[in-house]
Amino acid sequence: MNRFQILVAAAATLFALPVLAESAVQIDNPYARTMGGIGTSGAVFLEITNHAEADDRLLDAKSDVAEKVELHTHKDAGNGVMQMVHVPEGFVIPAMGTHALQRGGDHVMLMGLKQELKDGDIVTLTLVFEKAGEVVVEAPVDNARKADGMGHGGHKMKHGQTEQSN
Ligand SMILES: [Cu+2]
Repeated sequence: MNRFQILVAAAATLFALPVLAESAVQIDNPYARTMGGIGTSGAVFLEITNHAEADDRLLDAKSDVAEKVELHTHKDAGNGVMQMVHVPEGFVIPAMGTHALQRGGDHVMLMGLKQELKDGDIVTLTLVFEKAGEVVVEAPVDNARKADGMGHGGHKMKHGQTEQSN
């Protein structure tokens, strides 16, 4: 092969690479639940796996079930009191990694619910990623579900810090 033929062969190889078919982002174990006692807000939890070799970012979420949908996290406001805060910059989904939206942590907040979230209902949610684009998720409502891996007393109380022998 002369140099030109090598270049053509190299170019052909490049173009023969398979086009990335589906979204590089995979959603697992989605579920939604009512938050608080009065039933005007709710949250969606799920696991996001990024199969791409570059970080992605969850930028936004949309749903028709609520007036307003925001990405939230929990922050310790001091004294162990957990407060929810809006995270406008979203959540980084590491390359070839998983980021879980879970109870007591990052979540999709549904504010101003237009309908009651009853067990078995499906909440349709559109997640907006920086690179993967929009991904539609169907999250079943599961109000009875316990917090994953936290069980009771997920917020550990700080006993025993002032232990003294007497
Ligand atoms: Cu929230």
